[in-house]
Amino acid sequence: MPKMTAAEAAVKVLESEGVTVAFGVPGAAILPVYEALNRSPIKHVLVRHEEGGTHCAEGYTRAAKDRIGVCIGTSGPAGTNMVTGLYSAIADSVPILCITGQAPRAKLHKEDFQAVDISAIVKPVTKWSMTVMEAGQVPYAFRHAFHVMRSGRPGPVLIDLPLDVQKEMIEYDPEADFPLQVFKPRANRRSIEKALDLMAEAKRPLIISGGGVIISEGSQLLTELAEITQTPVVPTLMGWGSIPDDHPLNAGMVGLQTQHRYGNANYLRSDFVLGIGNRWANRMTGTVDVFTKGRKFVHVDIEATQLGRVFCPDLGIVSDARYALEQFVEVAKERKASGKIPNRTAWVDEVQERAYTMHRETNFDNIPIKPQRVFQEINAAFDDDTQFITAIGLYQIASGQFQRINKPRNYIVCGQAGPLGWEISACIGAKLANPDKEVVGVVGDYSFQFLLEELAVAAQYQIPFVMVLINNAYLGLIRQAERGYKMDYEVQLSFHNINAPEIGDYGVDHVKAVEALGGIATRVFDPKLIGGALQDARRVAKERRVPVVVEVITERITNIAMGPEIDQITEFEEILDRKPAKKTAIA
Ligand SMILES: Cc1ncc(C[n+]2csc(CCOP(=O)(O)OP(=O)(O)O)c2C)c(N)n1
Repeated sequence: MPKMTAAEAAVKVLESEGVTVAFGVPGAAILPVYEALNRSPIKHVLVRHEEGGTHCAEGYTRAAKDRIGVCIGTSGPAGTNMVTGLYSAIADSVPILCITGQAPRAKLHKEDFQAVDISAIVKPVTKWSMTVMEAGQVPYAFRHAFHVMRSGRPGPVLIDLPLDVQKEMIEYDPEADFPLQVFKPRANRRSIEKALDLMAEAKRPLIISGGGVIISEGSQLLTELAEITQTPVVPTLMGWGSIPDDHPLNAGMVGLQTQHRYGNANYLRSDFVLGIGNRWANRMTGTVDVFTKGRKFVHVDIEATQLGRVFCPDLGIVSDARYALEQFVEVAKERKASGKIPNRTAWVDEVQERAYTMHRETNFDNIPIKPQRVFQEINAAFDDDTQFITAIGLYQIASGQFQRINKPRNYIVCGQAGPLGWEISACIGAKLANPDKEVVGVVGDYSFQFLLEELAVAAQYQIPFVMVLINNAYLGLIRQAERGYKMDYEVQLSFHNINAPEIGDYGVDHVKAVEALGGIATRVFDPKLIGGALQDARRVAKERRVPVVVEVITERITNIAMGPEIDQITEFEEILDRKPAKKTAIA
């Protein structure tokens, strides 16, 4: 049998599992893994902060479909810096593999330098974590890691390798070791038939399509099911793109924050909901009673313990979303052939009319710029194949209300954890996963400042993307009027440094900061110039292969529509009520 170090065996497993890139920061306790990587085709990207490395890995996995992002760090603070990324990954069902070095086994209990029990620390934010104490276990622990990450509800794993374990010679034959079988449950046909029976009994049914539909590559089948049964679809924030926004059966997004006026209005009229691969996020449901009253629910989820977690559905089905959709489509086709699909014309017309008429104004000419206008310009500047990245803040909520997304995986949003600073790294990961795709980040000024140093990574490795930086110097989400707090006590970002003539002090000079890190940036004050600046940015990013930032100076205070319940959304800003079109069509 071939002999190699445990670190080399680990890298061989990474290769055979399809890993092409690892994001990392070296340190003394992980150097044997780095030495092994040196002899591997796996590319290493030296990030500037391990949290950035984890978000790169998230962006990579989410854009890549079946390849998994990897983040490497040394012992001690490297692992603790990864905790936020692991939390974000588990919350959004994203498999990433974190590998940490560790003090030698014999020193673990002696308060050794940078020795911390990282596999215990990350237990609540990983599907599985292990400090591998026997060198011979290392390749098999890595195999298990990929099996765990890919099976059931996907999620992250951490493997911690003591320094002496990494260096030990072991017997391992990479030619005779293969990826383990992945387990994904498949629904029973009888449950699918019952679900369709319930749908047929309803008068105004909806499908809610969650992130699981995108993860499982079920989007096309979802659209097919909607078309066969003539059932309108509400995508969740994580499921956005699973049915095109332009599709006539897209009923709009529902929720307290990232929602459409027509989405909530359509939902409130429904009497039946088939949720697939979604988790009833509280930013969607608000109070469960309000959300559930007067309607029946079927919930399909890959993870059995998700059923009944938020509320008890009338029917629960444990299944991978795509497997379930395959069966839904099969049974629905049979029923259609025998004339058993109810006529839904009146309901679909009603949904479409709302989708055409109930909007919010975006076409503002104000200076300082209103953020709604920025999204109107983003929609005009980029096509359906663009992959958008965004995280948290008022800009995420505005993005959810005003952007148009027409393809799965083209809206990569940090849905549950929402750590500020996510975007630059997620852009890097997504671009490396799909170098031919155009990647565009949408970010607020505070989030941009959180992990700003990661821009140097994109500059160094020539990873081009465009970043739209919406600068209100205000912590918009925190100070949103709806919250009802007075937040002027030491909670603001502006100081005398750069001065925008119409607005006054803005504080950080993002243009200089971006240039210092090797990117290119421009600043826009006038809404008429946003479109041109975005086109220039696209061209420059492509030609120069660097990150290009378009900083848009917006008004400080914008109150984006939101509310405590889906039937109590406050429209702080101007709404747009269109006259019904003769023949209804989706805008
Ligand atoms: C790591 C982390 N700390 C704190 C928060 C809480 N938080 C959410 S949004 C926000 C303000 C964001 O400001 P900015 O990025 O400028 O976007 P805006 O809300 O103004 O659009 C804060 C502090 C968070 N989400 N993540």
